[in-house]
Amino acid sequence: FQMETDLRRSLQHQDFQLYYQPIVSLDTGKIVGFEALVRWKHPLRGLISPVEFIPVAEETGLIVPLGQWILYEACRQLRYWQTQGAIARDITMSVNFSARQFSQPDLIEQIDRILAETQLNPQNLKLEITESSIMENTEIAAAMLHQLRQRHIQLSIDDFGTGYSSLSYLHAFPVNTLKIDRTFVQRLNGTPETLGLIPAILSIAKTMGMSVVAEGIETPQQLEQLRALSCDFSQGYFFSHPLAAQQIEELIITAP
Ligand code: G
Ligand code: G
Ligand code: MN
Ligand code: NA
Repeated sequence: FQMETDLRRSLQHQDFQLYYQPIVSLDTGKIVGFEALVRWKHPLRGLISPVEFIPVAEETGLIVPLGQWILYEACRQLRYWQTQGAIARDITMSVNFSARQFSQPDLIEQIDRILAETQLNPQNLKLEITESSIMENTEIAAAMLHQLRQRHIQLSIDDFGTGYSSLSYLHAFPVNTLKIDRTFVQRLNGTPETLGLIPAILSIAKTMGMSVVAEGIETPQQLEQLRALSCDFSQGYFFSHPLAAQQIEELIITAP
């Protein structure tokens, strides 16, 4: 199984599919956004998880064309739901970005083109970047993030708390949202001892005017503990697994 060869072929045939996981307000229980998560529809092997092929796509540079397809498809889908009147106008689409994508010199032009083609308002697009990809080159990252913010594209730091300390740099990055990594949330069992770094992360975010998404919420206890700390948003199997677009449409219709 030649993953690189198969990936190239699948890119030509667009053998990929986006799943969408709702992000929910802890305050109102309403959906505030979706995170797009790519799957590979391998012609022989069925659905392959991004954990398996994103690293290969990054090493081979295939993440650049794949990332463009993902961004286009995520923007197109959100815009489609908007034009169908299926979702509120302020609902966002979050798209994961690899470090490798940030080193493309024409990244901004590509994003502008995709927004123009899909007619999505930049405010509805949210890019997720990891701490480590920002820390690879802090100056280039800061400049890039500022250009994206000038366009009113929103920015999240993904897996926050797992990278090496970027606290001293955080002020240099114009980020809207911190996403607490699910390893922190999964330790929560209802007792204060299990909170760990979560209150500190919430307090950093508040000081810096950022909102917080808690990832990987699976139980009502975890939900309650985070709500008690005034965490803004939640994402996890407790509310919904990542779903295909059609299943999202059913979810929106049955639970408006
Ligand atoms: O659904 P889950 O198995 O969906 O995703 C596993 C990992 O793959 C996560 O770390 C996620 O950030 C990453 N991932 C999922 N979709 C994308 C994508 O579109 N682009 C990039 N760069 N990473 C993704
Ligand atoms: O790294 P990133 O945060 O982009 O990855 C999101 C990953 O987390 C995806 O693989 C997604 O399927 C997974 N995920 C989402 N919600 C939950 C959850 O409640 N529990 C677990 N274990 N994984 C989750
Ligand atoms: Mn993510
Ligand atoms: Na994450």
